[in-house]
Amino acid sequence: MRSQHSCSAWPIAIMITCLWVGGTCLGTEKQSGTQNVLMIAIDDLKTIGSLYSDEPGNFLKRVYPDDDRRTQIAKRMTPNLTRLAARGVTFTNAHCAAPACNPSRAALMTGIRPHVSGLTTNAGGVFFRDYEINGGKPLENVTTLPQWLREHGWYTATTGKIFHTMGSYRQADGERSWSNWTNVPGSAGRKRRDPFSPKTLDWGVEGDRDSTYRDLNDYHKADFIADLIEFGHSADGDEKFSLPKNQPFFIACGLFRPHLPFYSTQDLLDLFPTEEMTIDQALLDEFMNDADDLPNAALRWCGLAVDEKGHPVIGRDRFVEILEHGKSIDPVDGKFLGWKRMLQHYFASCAIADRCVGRLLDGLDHSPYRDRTTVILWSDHGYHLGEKLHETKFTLWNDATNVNLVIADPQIKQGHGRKCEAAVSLLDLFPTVCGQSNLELPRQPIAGRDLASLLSNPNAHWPHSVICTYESVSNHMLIRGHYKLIRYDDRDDQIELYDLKNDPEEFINLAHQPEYKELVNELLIDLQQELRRGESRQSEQSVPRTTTN
Ligand SMILES: [Ca+2]
Ligand SMILES: [Ca+2]
Repeated sequence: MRSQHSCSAWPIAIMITCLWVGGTCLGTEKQSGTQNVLMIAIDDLKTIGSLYSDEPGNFLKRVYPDDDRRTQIAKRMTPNLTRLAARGVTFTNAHCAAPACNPSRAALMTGIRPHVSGLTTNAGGVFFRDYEINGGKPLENVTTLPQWLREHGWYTATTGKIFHTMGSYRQADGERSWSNWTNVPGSAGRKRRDPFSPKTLDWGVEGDRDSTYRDLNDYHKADFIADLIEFGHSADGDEKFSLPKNQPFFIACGLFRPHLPFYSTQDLLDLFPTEEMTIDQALLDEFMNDADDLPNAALRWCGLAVDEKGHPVIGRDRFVEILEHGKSIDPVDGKFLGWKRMLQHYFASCAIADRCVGRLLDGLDHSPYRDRTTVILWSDHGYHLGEKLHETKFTLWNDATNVNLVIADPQIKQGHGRKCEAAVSLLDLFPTVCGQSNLELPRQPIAGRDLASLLSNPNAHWPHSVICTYESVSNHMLIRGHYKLIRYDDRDDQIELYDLKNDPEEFINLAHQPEYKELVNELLIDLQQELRRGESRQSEQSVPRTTTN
């Protein structure tokens, strides 16, 4: 039975008829408060590197139970994220608006929630402005963050994946969002597929034995952007960028790794030998037994399943194909070796992104802009590496919704090197960036909240919930405090409730235990309120601040 909380009560058709035409500035911006922004977007980066490996329930603890070894591995994986974190706030409880590239990025860059636009999946990879639903294009004329800044005097430039589609000027939103866009080419050369990679996944080695991460395409992109900031100009063939001296800038570098295919140069693969990993039958059994308390709706998104008697069994998923393919190569150890080799290539791919971050920070640090540039680093969603017997994203568990988020504002020193546990969203970036520069928000339903108070005091009171949506406007998760609710298909019998403090890996579904009934009802009401808030035309925090710290 559909409940009274059904979010189908918010018909998208009505949203579409709203006039979200461009934005108009409602107030006056103060150029004195402007701040440069270097935005670094990393595709499919799980919260697993050095910033997160000691967090409760982190998957790296499963792979490397020994504390010293895990610390070493995390340092190898993301030393430059650690370097960035020292000069800003690391958010440990940040979540995407949707656990897939296209809806997450469209929501972040426009501020509009997926359930409001209707763009809740990758939707065939359609350019967000072309996305059609119910006979309309709800995002056709919305204003993106860089577009808004550009309209208010910023120089905006980018390369790499910022929006989901990026291969062409038009689909990178080149005309409206960017003063300059280019697609920097280059690769480390030939690719050799790892024999343990099954057909539906793809990982291996790129380049020759003496190739290094500096030869990879992402690094070329980072190098291009770093040069632009350091020297004031950069060239990609005939495409030349020049940084204006009298304008603030918003420069975004989109890094594709660790997105599939996990091809890395050998120098980084050598950092993660499979011999150092602890992956065994006990772990597989523990993950498999997670299935017995899940609603049917949850099982469709993972490799967990139950038999006729309700006993957990292994279902269908790309992760399961890794195990099966490995077993076909080596019936004794193959399934675990396949799992380990996937992890090795994913971890090396995370290290690629990290080395690119290092190059970008070098460029900034050698430039005149270091003390006037906020660095914002985010990943578009998380990633399952076997948890819930699932590979990739596309779920509402924290494995897929929890994201990397670091905001390094050189002027707000109180927060430097600190972690923030507040539940925040990538949707908060639009109002945060505008707030830093005293810009009002465009007239469209921007749902995020300005994170300024958390940047100066990561322990500041933050009573807000965070939500995430996937596949349709009827599947959501909500985190309030240390509780997490997931609700599928707008149905009150298709729910999960987790106590993230005592069960950070989301094993024990409390939703149907009588003592949690009241809490579930409260969280369902919170969810509806949060969904409704996303539909308002203007964020509650749209009034410009007078100072940046
Ligand atoms: Ca992604
Ligand atoms: Ca479970």
